[in-house]
Amino acid sequence: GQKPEWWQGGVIYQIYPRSFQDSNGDGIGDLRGITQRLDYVASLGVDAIWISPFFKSPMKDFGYDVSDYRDVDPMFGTLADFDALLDKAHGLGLKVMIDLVMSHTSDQHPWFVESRADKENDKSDWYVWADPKADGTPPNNWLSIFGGSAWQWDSRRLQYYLHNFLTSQPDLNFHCPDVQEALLDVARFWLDRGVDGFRLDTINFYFHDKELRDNPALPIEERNSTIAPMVNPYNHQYHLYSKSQPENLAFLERLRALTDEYDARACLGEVGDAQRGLQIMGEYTEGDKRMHMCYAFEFLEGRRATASWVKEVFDRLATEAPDGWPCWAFSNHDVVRHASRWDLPDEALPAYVTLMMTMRGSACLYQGEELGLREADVAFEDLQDPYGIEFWPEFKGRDGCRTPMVWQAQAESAGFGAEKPWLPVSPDQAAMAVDRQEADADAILHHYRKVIALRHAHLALMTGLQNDMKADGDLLTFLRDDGEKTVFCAFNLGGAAVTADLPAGAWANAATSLDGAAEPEGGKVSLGPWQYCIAVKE
Ligand code: TEU
Ligand code: CA
Repeated sequence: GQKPEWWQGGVIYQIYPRSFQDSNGDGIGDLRGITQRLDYVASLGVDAIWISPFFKSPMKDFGYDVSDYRDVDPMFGTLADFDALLDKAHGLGLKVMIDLVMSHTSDQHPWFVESRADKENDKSDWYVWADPKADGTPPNNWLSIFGGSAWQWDSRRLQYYLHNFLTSQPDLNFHCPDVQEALLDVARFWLDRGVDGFRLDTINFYFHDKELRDNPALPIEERNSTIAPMVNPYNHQYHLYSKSQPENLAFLERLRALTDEYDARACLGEVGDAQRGLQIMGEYTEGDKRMHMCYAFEFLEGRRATASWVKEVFDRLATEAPDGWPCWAFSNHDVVRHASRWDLPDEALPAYVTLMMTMRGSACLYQGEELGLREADVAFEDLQDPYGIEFWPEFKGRDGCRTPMVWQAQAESAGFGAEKPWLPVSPDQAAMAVDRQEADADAILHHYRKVIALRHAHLALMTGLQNDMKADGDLLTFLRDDGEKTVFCAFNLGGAAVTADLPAGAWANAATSLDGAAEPEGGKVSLGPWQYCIAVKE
């Protein structure tokens, strides 16, 4: 087989910079801290890191509200610190992806400060401004994900501006050509600096319907989003006009063309659309002219990745986006850690990362999942996330997956580096710190290393086709095939023993390095609770 590009089937380790490693004791993780820990990240065997935003920001949404795209927030360090991080990462063979938040800026960004000043300035249409209805109410019924109307009244311009997220995150107007140019320049700035790619925040929110038509209500039977809480009115609306607009395709093509001027770079677009997600992933990744990959939400939901759900997702992918390139994740900085979200017993965690490492697509791992971390309990008094504060207690927000990374079980703040971190270190997590697991051959950390290595050892697992997926109760089986080698994968995603039949032929256990991998025997393999079998055809 042909050697794939680094991102094809690549494993990307997501770092949330506020919570990874604090190098100067101010309670907030920073770029120097990340650099100090890159040896550890490289030791996992991943291909790349994705660092959540570290740009200048008032931190209303912890960096997803950018006030200067071309500088590092002093809290996180300097551009020189970033260059040092990049050098060190490259020296270790790690690609570096940065998180560009182009759909909106902070309300403190000079572009917005200028835009809101009056209706005549050069940047007056850089954001989405609209007059009120005759009765003074907002221009339409669009809602903000973080609560309330998506429109905020501005008493200077006597107009409303659009914000899909916080009121302090005004939406840029992509219908304005200058906005597109300015954002492409931002991408160029970082490509020139040497980054290997972008995780692009909320790419399907770039454009809105110019006519500002009302969104329809979501039919009752489709109100089943388990990603975001149903206490949030946003999840009762079908966002037909406020996102995923057709004009987006042309802009993604411009972004891709720019990226293609550089060698071996990749774009990972985040598509948040509960109704049309997979189909949009297809449109955005097929034909190699828009995104390289799209970040998929199917396994970030409250619904567990059961055998039948995994099969349904891949079946839908086969019809809705046959040539699409998904990038899967079970956990990230926005959702409850999967061990807790799916209420998994510890014994289930190895099976899940093994599944992730054998499914077709690329994969993102979220810092701390390699330790088997569960969601931390964060008391209301300690909450930082505005989304959690808005919808407490029905929805507790995103702080429980953002508590500091645990490095040393016995050290102050578990080795994170400050007496008082911005979110409290979870004592349960401290007991599972990296140093403890390094010293314990049975710890899940070692399983992560071994299974990441297993994926890289078989091209079929990196980029091969995925065939014959079957779900039968808790048993999930499929084949990966690169034309030269066939790999059989079977998972027992439940607590009772099952038996799987292997396809005809002679099969050998390919996962001998993984503790607990089942051995095929006589055309069958018996799988205990949460056991799996990875076998190659001889
Ligand atoms: O998230 C986009 C998104 O759709 C999320 O808001 C998601 O629905 C929610 O967080 C689920 O709990 C991205 C970033 O990942 C997120 O951290 C930012 O807050 C958001 O964009 C705005 O930039
Ligand atoms: Ca710091």
